[in-house]
Amino acid sequence: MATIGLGGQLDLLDAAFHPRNRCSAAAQIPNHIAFGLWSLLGPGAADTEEVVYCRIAEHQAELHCHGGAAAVSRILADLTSCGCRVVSSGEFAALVTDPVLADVDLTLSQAATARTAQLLLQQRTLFPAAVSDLKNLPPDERGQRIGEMLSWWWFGRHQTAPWQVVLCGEPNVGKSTLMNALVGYERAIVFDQPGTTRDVLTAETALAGWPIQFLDTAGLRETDEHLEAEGIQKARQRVHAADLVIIMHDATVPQRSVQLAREIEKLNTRVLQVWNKIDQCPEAFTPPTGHVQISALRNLGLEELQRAIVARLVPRQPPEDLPIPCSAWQQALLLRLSGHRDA
Ligand SMILES: Nc1nc2c(ncn2[C@@H]2O[C@H](COP(=O)(O)OP(=O)(O)OP(=O)(O)O)[C@@H](O)[C@H]2O)c(=O)[nH]1
Ligand SMILES: [Mg+2]
Repeated sequence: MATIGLGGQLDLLDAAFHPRNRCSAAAQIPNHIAFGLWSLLGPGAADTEEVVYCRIAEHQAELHCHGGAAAVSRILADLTSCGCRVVSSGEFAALVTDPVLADVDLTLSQAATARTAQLLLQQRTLFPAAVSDLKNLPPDERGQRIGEMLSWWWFGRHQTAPWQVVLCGEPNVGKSTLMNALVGYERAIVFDQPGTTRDVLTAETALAGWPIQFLDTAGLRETDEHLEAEGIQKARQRVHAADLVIIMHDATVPQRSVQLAREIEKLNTRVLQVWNKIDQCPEAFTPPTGHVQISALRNLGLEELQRAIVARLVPRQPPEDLPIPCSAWQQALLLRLSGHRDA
């Protein structure tokens, strides 16, 4: 099924919509379903499409038709020739509702997972009400309240855009094997020679219901002073911008990669250090405190690693009744309301 929102002069539809009750589209009883046929050539034409129409407000209605791309584009083309203007769902919402609700709805439609959809649904009630309340608060109190809401922006933006977790480390430590294990399919090529991954590969999944994008990078070699490797520039940029960097080490050669970890931490301090290939260690391997040990190949320690990733990315959640910004537009609105110069 596809739903086409309609706003404005609804009787324009009479040229193509032929309801069984023979009533004009503009005069249909609100919130009653009207079944009918769709064709610019009349109800007896060979090209009719079955549609369901529902008027939901004085000048607003919904048209439900078959969800295939061909049916939708045909109806949109017919609407255009009836004199309607086709707009994006975001623009439509802004035209028929208030802009705050429109943006909250648009954000909800972009929810990345069921868990984030639930949170965005709660925000659909909380955020617009908070914005109207803010306008009536004295400046000090308003500033404080906005500050609290904005402090959740990093969390809020990830309700639609996944958290980015970069996998990096020396060549051949098992980064691609780990990415494949975490996303559950063979996204990256694994090979027993160093230098297999040349570019940045991405794959998306959800951990504990949160959307996460993993980025597998080319192996970085350590030198005395600087990181130096093929694809280094790209890897560096991704490390810098990441929400979390997983620095992978090979537990069978633990003396290596310490300097590399230090270099990476200079680019981004949000790191989690992981020791791979523990299945190959002849004796029990003890990683430094706070580090995680795994075998990506044998599926050992991966649940603990997933828990550690989630704990780093989402250490806290906002109180259930707190309105928070979940889109760049909402963030900018709050900055504007607080009198911030850049907004
Ligand atoms: N024994 C063992 N081997 C592993 C483990 N994880 C990966 N390997 C092997 O290590 C080799 C390199 O794995 P990759 O995943 O390609 O390593 P990489 O870090 O992506 O390598 P580059 O892309 O070259 O930087 C492959 O032969 C893997 O099968 C593990 O947990 N245990
Ligand atoms: Mg690789």
